[in-house]
Amino acid sequence: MSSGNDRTFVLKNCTCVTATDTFLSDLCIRGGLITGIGTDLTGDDVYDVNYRVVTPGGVDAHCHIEQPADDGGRQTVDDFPSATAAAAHGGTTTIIPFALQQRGQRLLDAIRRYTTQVESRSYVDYGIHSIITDTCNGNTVKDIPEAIKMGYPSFKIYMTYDSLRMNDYDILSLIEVISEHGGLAMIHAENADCISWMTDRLLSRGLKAPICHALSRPPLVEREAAYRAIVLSELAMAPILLVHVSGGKTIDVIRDAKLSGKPVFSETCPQYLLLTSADLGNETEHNGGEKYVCSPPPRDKESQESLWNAMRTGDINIVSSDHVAFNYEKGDKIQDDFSTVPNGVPGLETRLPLLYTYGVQANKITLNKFVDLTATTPAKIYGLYPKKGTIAIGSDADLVVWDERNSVISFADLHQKVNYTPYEGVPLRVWPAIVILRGKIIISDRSIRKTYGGAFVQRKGLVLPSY
Ligand code: DUC
Ligand code: ZN
Ligand code: ZN
Repeated sequence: MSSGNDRTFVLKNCTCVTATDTFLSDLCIRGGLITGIGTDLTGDDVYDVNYRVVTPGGVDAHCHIEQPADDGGRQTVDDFPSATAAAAHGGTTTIIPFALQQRGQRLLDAIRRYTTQVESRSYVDYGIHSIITDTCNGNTVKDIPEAIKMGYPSFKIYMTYDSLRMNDYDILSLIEVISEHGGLAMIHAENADCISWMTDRLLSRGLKAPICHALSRPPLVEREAAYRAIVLSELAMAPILLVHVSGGKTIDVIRDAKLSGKPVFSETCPQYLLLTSADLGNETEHNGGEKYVCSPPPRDKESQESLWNAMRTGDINIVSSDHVAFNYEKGDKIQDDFSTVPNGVPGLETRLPLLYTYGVQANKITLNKFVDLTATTPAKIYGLYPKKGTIAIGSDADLVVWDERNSVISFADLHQKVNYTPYEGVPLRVWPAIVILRGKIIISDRSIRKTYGGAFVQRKGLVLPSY
């Protein structure tokens, strides 16, 4: 069932959950928008969800799709069709992947090329961030205002990886221009030289196992870079968002910045809430530890708890997947030594069910907070709100109807192209039963409507949270 443009579609008896409210209601949808919220609504097509929980469609603001990744120059294996099918099945109706600027390439060329590459190949709506890797002799700061005007207002900057990193001088110049034109810089904060030094030490002792990836990037490597990024943000008077914060004392640094009124925002991901460095194995064994190699690496139980707490207090603002798909096979994830394992884990499809099960149902966060972290605040921060990220009259009818039922995550049931999940065998207690994109049911009974109905969303009007 779906709402054609002129037909009204009523979703009856919903337990609607937004970032701030929970209420019983019917939802009327017309022309892809929510046009009515109330009781006893009628329409051309009616679907009774029997008081199940209905949330706004998820907004995953950090995923890498069809992207050459890390220093190895490998390409991620999920393409737009597979990654967006996975997103849809997991309840995410809007994603924001990255257009990577290759060194020597004009930023606007990278953005235009990626936009063309992904067009008409998406099951869900999408915006596009870019990754800045080159100042291009002053051309990048000229391209940034134009990119923002074109609806691409967010830019990731790396402090690590030789092929991606920018130095502090360049970061200052970039974030100043981004801020002046109303955009937002996303910072990957890890100290590159510390990582190289630690990596060389480990390798010189013959230590090669996947756990050494975590040993080469201890928490202080993230903490130092996060603190430095905050200093750069203060100096340039520019807001920043620290991506994929892994926990520990980095959160203290973020909290201090927020308490002193600095425009510093932050993101974490399910891998930092649910995995630990123990998943990477020990110093002498591989044992599949490569499956969990991401940067920063998963930490320990204490870090997990401090992240859950930071989500409750607002020190962590959003939860994204940081989906990166490399196959678990020789030459891809499986390498002779940890330093050449491509970084990143897949997670587009499992982000929301995991956070719902291990956050909401484990009483670590409320259902409203879940919506806030996974849909509303990402939509606000990245210029999609109120079109996306909420249940309100005039908003896109992007909705998820949730089923409470027990299942176990298995790679075989997922829709991504990559050949493993780091959450194999993990129990879940919820799964999206129905997913609606702009009024059309795109997922029901675990099957997808086979049309690339996703559209590019030009973003503007970033709403940064109070800090
Ligand atoms: N940074 C990311 O954002 N994703 C995967 C790997 C990395 O280092
Ligand atoms: Zn990163
Ligand atoms: Zn990433």
